Amino acid sequence: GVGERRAKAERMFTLMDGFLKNDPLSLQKDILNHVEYTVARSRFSFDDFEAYQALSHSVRDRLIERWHDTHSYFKRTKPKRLYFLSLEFLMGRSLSNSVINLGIQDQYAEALSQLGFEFEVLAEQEGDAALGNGGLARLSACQMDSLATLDYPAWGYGLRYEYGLFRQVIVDGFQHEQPDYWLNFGNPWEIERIHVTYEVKFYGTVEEVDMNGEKHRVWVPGETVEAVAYDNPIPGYGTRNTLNLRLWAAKPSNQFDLEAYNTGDYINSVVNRQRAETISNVLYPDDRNHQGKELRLKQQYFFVSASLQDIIRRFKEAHNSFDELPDKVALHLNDTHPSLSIAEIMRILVDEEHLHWNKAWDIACKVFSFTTHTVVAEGLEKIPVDLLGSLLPRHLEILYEINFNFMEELKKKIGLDYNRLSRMSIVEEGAVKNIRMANLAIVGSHIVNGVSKLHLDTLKMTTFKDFYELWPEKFQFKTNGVTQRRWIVVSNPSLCALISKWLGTEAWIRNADLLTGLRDHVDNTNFHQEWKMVKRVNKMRLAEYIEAMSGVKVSLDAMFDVQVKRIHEYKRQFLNILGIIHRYDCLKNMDKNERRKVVPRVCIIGGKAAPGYEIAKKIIKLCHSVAEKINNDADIGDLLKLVFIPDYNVSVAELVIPGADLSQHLSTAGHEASGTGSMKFLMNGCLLLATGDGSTIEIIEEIGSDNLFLFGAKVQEVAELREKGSTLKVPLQFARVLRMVRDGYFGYKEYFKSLCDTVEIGKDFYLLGADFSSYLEAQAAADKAFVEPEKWIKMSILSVAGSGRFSSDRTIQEYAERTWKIVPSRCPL
Ligand code: GL4
Repeated sequence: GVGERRAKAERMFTLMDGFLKNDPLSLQKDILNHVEYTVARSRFSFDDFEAYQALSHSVRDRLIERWHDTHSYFKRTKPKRLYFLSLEFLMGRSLSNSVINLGIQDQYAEALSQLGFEFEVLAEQEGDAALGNGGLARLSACQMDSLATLDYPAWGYGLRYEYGLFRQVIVDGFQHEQPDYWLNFGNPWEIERIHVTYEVKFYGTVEEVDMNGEKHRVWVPGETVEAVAYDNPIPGYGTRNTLNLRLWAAKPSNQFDLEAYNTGDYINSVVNRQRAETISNVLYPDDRNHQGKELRLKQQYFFVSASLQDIIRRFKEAHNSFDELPDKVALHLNDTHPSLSIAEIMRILVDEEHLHWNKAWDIACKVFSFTTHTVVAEGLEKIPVDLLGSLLPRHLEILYEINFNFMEELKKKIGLDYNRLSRMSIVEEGAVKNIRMANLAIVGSHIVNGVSKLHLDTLKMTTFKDFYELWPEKFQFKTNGVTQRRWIVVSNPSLCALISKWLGTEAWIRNADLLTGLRDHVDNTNFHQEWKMVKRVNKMRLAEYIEAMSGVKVSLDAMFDVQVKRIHEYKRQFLNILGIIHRYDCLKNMDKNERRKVVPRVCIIGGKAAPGYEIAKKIIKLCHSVAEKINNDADIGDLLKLVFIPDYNVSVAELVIPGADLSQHLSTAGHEASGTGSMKFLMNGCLLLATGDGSTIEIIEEIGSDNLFLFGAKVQEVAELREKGSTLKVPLQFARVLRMVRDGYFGYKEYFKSLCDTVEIGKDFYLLGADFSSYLEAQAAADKAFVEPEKWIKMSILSVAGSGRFSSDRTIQEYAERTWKIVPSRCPL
């Protein structure tokens, strides 16, 4: 039988000592084997890309080994598990990260060099996995790394989009979007599970049936598609634990339309089958508006249904009663995108498992937790009731019932305050009836999280005020973090080595709090010297990249000043550009003597605009037009350069961030829920020029306000400034630079008009004019600090020393202890 076979296999495996070996010779043998048998090239003749493929497969083998051990261990010990549900994961590249987390980087480097290859060169062959938009999606990736490293028993669930975030191509200064068919060259990091499939149903009707004298509502669906699992191993650092990120792809179901096959319309039914695959085809390229599109709703439900079937199946294999569910399973909703899970679990428990409604609801509320990544109410997802009712008729009934019960409970507590009742209702009444996904997520979760202290404070006072007053104990914040494995160890190996040398340990890679130890050396001139060299090397790498991308030669002595993130009005890239125009204008009016005192700058801007976001696209064009003027002005030379880095993504970030001296985080206070880019710059010893927004408030608590350049209106002042409207005072310099753009100084006069209109007095919602003077002062302070290298280096060291709190390890530990109630479960070696 099966048991006997298993025992035999175990005996043989032990006899053979079947584990993979990690000495350079064994690694070489494995790589050559993969060249020959996986890539099917001759082992004596293969190029860099083929070498990358073979190398990746040999790494993957090692990941799979650990993956198996981890999951058998979890299965055996049955800890409470966390399921992290997210429609976006920005993983970027996997090779270097995996090899470093496996702890066999040096062995691989040696193995490859003996074969005549260089690890770094092969690593460059890998494309990015860009299954997400921006901060929210990269945060999910960082958190998976921390979950694995801290040995938490967790799974990630997501969608395997065939087209990731579009590629940004710049033609004549304008953004064009190209599809990112990232699977074209194969993906060695995933394991296709052809046997792990579930049917996902859509449309149809609801019928009432009699079962043993009880009436039950039963969904009779109209369309079925199949979800196929693709597993992506996530190795922890310094542990054998390797987690799974399971991504679902849509495939036509075998039951798709047997009918059609029998009617003789063979060709059309085959063509129709293909429609199923479109569900998981493409990522929506907008990071804060997912408003009422049928395909988007289909994606969400497809994701929710497949994931919950998988989770419930695993639960039932190990446990007998759903009473145990809250003790064994935590389901985390990463933003509102997977909130349909709440209705789906009710449908499973009530319709399929025949639990009593109240009992099912009690279980659901204990199992779910929710994190919101948004600030403003307008950013919250809504789904038209008509759309939902036609796609998921039974779920709509369930949502109405959840809402009815909630409203009844609420009336008991607050009385007949109809305004408040209608604000809190899950169903929004109006010309178009909507389901408010955030209200659903709050009602159905036992904990609601913000992503920084300021973010939660803002939510309490504005967007979620009513809910906060009702359930103050539900609301928590977990300040975001990023993983130092990716953002120092992988992306900045020289800084990594320097930190380990001066701390005398590598332990900070698992415990970022130890970075504070760098403070002990902040006055050491030898340390300063080495610190400076590391930055110089990274600037050189970046300068080469800039020249290759844009043809612009930049001086390494200049201050590298970077703003990279999604292009958005609230992030105020326009403010940055207007500041650059001001700098240019000042330079033009200076004499030789004055110019000698100027700190040379290389201004670097990068980021994608959502394809339908016209103003954001104009900002990109303006950046190019201004760059063209400045970079070709012989009179200016190295004193000022402006470059736009196209197609900003995770791997470009890994190159840009370590090479930055100064980075800009300019969101109008109160608009950036957290911000995570700033944390990556901080870890890389880049100084911040920032508003008091999101997590910056907490960064100041760690490094002190003397070690960054703070500017702009404070959160408490923003509303008042807006109220001033057209009576608001705006500095002359602002009017002047804006006029230069308006008058066509940089060309495209007509095209830039609507962009200029957005910041005209009285219409300047994001307060560029109001913050301009303060912005210029902060820039001047940065210039002043830069010409005192001692001072600058100290600030830089203290930035890294204070960055430990912004490790996603800290965030995840807080979630584990305060929200998910899970404990580490370490697979033995
Ligand atoms: C975001 C926030 O805008 C950003 O401030 C935050 O750091 C990030 C992760 O919590 O989530 N929300 C959306 S939507 N996109 C983001 O990047």
